Amino acid sequence: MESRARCARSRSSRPHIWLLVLLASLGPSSAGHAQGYQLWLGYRPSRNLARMREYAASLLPMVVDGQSSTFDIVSGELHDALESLTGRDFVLSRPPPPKPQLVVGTRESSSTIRSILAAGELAPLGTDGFVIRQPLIEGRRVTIVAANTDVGALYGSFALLRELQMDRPVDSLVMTSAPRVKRRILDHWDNLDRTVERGYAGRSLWDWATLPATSRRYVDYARANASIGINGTVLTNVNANARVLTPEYLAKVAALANVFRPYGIKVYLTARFSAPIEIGGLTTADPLDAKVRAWWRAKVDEIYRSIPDFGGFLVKANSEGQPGPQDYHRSHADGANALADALAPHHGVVMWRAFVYSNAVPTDRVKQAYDEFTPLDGQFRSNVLLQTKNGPLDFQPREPFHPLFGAMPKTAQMIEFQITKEYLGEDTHLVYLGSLFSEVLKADTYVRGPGSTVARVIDGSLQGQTETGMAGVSNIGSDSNWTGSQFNQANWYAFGRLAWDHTLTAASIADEWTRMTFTNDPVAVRTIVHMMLVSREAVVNYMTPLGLAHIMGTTHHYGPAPWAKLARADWSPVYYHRADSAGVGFDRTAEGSNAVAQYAPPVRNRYADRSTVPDSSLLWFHHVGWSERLRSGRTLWDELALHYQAGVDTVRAMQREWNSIRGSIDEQRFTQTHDYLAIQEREARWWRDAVLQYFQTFSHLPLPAGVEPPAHSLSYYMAIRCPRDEHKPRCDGIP
Ligand code: GCW
Repeated sequence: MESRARCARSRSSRPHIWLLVLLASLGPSSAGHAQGYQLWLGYRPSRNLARMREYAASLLPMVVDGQSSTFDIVSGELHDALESLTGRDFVLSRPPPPKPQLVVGTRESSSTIRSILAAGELAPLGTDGFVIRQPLIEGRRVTIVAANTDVGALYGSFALLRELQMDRPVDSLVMTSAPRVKRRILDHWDNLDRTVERGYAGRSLWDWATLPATSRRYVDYARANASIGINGTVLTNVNANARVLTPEYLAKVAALANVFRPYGIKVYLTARFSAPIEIGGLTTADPLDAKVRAWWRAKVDEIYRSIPDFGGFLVKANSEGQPGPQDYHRSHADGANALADALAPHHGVVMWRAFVYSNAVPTDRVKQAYDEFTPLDGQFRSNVLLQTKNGPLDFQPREPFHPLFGAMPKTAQMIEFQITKEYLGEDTHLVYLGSLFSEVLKADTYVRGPGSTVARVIDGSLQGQTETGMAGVSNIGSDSNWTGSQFNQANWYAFGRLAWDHTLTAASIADEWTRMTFTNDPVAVRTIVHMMLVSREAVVNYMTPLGLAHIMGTTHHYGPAPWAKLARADWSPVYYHRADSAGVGFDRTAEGSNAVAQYAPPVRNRYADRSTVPDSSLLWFHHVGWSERLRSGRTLWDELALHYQAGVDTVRAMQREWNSIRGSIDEQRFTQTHDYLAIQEREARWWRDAVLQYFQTFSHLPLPAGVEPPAHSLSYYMAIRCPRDEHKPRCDGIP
């Protein structure tokens, strides 16, 4: 990665960049793969020499027909990638090659592109979309990558390179692509002391001590994000520190914004609601107070003076102890609008989180956000986006979709996914989240009849919102592999791809990522993709099958702790599973908390009725007797036990699959994953044994045939402790 970025920078002074093929050689340059630092951008040369020749013949020489720092990046990227993928060395030269095979640019920057594409053909693609075409020019088939903006051309170039990395033929490339949501954002939960809340990949990338001095790592971060279409980054934790809004820190933020800008990435910050008091010297942060409003206006003006394209604020208010408008008896809309009014003249936005918590313990925590926010529909300014977690609880291995989606037609709604696997085995467990993300996006809210998917709420096509966005809580840190494990990279990748186009399937994204990251060997690709696609259901099975939730350790969220009971009831696993001698599960029907009423009628009825609720959400909505028969004909107890066993068995199958591809990829990445799978298998058993033994104290039923007996007593599992907030939480004493 480093060499490429250096290359891009060294060219930045050239007015036009013409790349000419000079000589041929077949030298793979794969240094840096082994650690995983290259992510999916390693540009491994194909093993298929005919394919490499085809790429050289079809795409070289090439021209990046435009001048800007973004076009410099495009040139550097295409140059380095094509050198590796074609096996030909280029040098930069002027004048341009007379007959380029590949032309990249915009209508404005390139006369070739103007001559091929009418303005009307590009206009619908907006600022970020692109087309790839292969018209005949003077009898030659030429590949063009065209967009309305330089950044669109960058996205198009990465799309072309994706095709090549997948070893696909380039003789009939036609692509038209534009993102379905406007803001595709990573939320970093990074603190100013470089710790990362729920981060499992080392320290924060942002080195506040040395900023505004910048480093290569920032460029590489921007490049990776641009390659998957991510166009925004919230640098700081939602549990916010007002200091980031002081002049000293804003200078550091501006330095990052300068690095990210040519990659099309805007910087956003978290705004601590009490900042006017903490750093502004005011005595109140009441959003309707004139001095408070003036303070925010002045602060925002100050930010835009050094960061003219600043994206805006992300705010967590009145949740888990964070300050907010309710401290002043104002509504969330009052709070959001005060900031939105300050940002509006600069075209900035507020992303206001719907993840709220009342101070009093509620009858059902999952109902709070809906109850709090739906009455405010229509009260938010047009530059406010309500940012809602994918499910109503908290990033569990599986939750039903959040009932707020579709329930606020006059409000722009963003979805927040969690890429960092706080509740799904953190860094070590191999869990591909593409499946989770697309399951939620495809879920049908029925708010406007069938086909009212969450994705269509988010992209604005269902209810007509024009501000649209998707956020992912980042899993990125200072580790050499970026994300704590090789396979966690796939979750960053999948988030970006789905934010760009939610109609992509989890399987096709896994296939792309595998080919780009590891290999095009068909057997290895099939094997790895299969492992990825079964991995999400595996973690659901060995952690929280049949709609169970939040039965993990109460602070670290790592291992099982269904027995845990905290002073605060709604942070306690026992609050969520409600196991007793009769059965297990949270009754959210009309007889219980009636959370089910927050969904549109067809969904509500389906979930409320024991005969139609899917098994995967059964215990989320119903308290079910241990010996009651499920659809399978088995009792709940047997079904539960078999799901836990299936989770363990799937991890074992994943281990066998991984072992079968040894030799198809580099040994270093093979070994890390191999070793992590061993941890995952051990911990899947830990989950199965601990949870089943605990529930057995209520059910008093024997384990069904096919379920392995636990290795240790329940008290043994209960004694295991995991340290809180340690970089890599590990729990001693697991068998
Ligand atoms: O799930 C909880 C996490 C907190 C997090 C919070 C939130 C940033 O355990 O660490 O705080 O969600 O999303 O605000």
